[in-house]
Amino acid sequence: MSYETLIVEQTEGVTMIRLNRPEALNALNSQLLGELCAALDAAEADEAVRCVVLTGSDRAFAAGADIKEMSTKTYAEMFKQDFFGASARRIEQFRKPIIAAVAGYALGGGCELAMLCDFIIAAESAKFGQPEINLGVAPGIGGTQRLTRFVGKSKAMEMILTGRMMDAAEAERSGLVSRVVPADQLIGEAMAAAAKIASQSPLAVMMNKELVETAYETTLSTGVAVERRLFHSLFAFDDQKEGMAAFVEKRKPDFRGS
Ligand code: CO8
Repeated sequence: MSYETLIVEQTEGVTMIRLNRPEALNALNSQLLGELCAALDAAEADEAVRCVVLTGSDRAFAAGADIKEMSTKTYAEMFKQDFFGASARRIEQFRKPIIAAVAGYALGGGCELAMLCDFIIAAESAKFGQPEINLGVAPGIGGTQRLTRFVGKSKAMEMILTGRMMDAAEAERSGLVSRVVPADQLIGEAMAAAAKIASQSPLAVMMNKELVETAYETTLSTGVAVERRLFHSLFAFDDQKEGMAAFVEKRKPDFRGS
């Protein structure tokens, strides 16, 4: 499949999706989000794909929703089109791991898109922000909710009300990103993490992803109970037998996803 606003590369077990609207700092318009959903559908359907890396350019992961596309829309249009709601839900419901590899600006919808991924690896050049307040609006695909969960009320409130950007070091200190790497190592580090995930049991990976997500949706006691059930259920798969046998036999496991 060919895309106009994405570059999609396939390596063993990993799909790398690069947002590619350099003329607009990868601003998220309907075409780009439609293509991103199609690329995720393809990655979801392909059993050989075990992990996705989502990235942008050195200058911008994405500088937000496309302001030029949005600027003249009416409330009725936004509501009828469920503006970017379906795309956000598609990314939320993607069952395989997605790593955001962020260099440069991740602003507005760009910051929200990174937060929709399972974790964020940032280049030293990364800048995160929710500057929608400067445009007289608010974040629209989860920014007020997810940023607050990541960095706490005080910092989220300050960033969202003032539009201040956070650099990579502050993002790491605040728990927004898993780690910061030199810009020239960003893709290598993200692909290495993706390759490591791709070498695990895909069934265990999907269940572990669901379990961490459950921590955001439920109480501690319910989350722990769900975890115990899924932990027990993993013993139904050949991959559990293979993983534990390989440990005992001091060899590398060969996970088949069965
Ligand atoms: N939308 C459309 N075009 C953009 C955007 C954008 N968000 N950001 C940058 N561009 C364009 C510029 O218009 C410019 O194009 P042109 O050369 O044709 O004028 C080009 O990209 C380069 O940008 P700049 O010249 O401005 O580059 P600078 O290095 O001077 O500045 C900044 C970089 C600071 C990133 C600046 O471009 C900026 O402030 N951009 C807007 C950031 C912003 O406000 N983002 C929030 C948008 S609102 C939003 O995301 C709401 C989300 C709700 C739902 C989301 C669903 C996905």
